[in-house]
Amino acid sequence: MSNLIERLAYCVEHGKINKVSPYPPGMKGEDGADELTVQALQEGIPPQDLLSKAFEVGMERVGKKFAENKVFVPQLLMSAKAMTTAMEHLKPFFMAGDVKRKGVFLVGTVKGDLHDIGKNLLAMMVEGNGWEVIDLGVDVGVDRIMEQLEKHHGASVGMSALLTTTMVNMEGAVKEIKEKYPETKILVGGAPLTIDYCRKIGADFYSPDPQGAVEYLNSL
Ligand code: B1M
Repeated sequence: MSNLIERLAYCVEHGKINKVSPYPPGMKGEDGADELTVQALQEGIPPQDLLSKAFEVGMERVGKKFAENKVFVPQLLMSAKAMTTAMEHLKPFFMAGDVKRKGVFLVGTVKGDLHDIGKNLLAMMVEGNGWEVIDLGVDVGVDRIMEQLEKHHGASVGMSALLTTTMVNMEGAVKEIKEKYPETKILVGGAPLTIDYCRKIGADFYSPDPQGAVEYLNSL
């Protein structure tokens, strides 16, 4: 059983999606995250274990390597694809409440900003670490965040910005969220952001990469 879980973690870490996926070359023709997840469920491995001991572990390993510049965006995307493919098989268990998530994470790119590659990476990493992610997309005004906070009390919020002209929109959003839901943890990130800016606008956490955000969320 543990061998299967470790193989699954390895597939997620290395982006081996399924049997036909050509990457990584050393695993050509071998089962990937897709087939191994089906096999694991057939063998009776609890879905919760697949999430916490295989998918989360695989995503955490690749996330750390990414933060250390040992792998790059394409590898992270392959891992995320392996994880989301495998996660499809767990959906019925999520719906039935058999698998518990760590919490809800609302994420979006700020008002006026259409860059979503970094935000998508963050969303996938957080989801792979056992969180329910509600991706609000791009050009997200504070109203849309407030609507979701209304529905998901206690959710954490992540805001991404890639433009110096749009990152300033975070300040008003943070203020409004904190006024109505002071307990909400707000994370900010994106290329022009800094820890000083995060502090200045009253956000709770800044990370230059998705792994830092994941570690912060997991620490909550
Ligand atoms: Co735009 N663009 N762009 N662009 N674009 C930049 C950002 C720019 C630096 C290019 C340049 O001039 N050298 C520049 C910004 C300058 C500035 O403000 N200082 C710029 C500009 C000016 C513009 C337009 C205004 C251009 C124009 O129309 N005149 C326009 C704006 C449109 C708008 O948003 N309203 C525009 C448009 C576009 C495209 C649509 C063509 C496209 C976006 C496609 C898409 O995202 N779907 C695009 C792209 C691709 C880029 C570059 C080339 C790449 C950005 C990217 O995806 N990087 C970029 C130049 C560059 O970076 N070389 C550029 C990869 C991505 C993985 O990194 O998003 O930083 P990043 O995410 C990282 C971290 O920051 C972190 O995790 C990720 C992985 O480490 N992270 C978080 C991100 N969010 C996080 C949140 C967290 C934690 C971590 O917690 C919440």
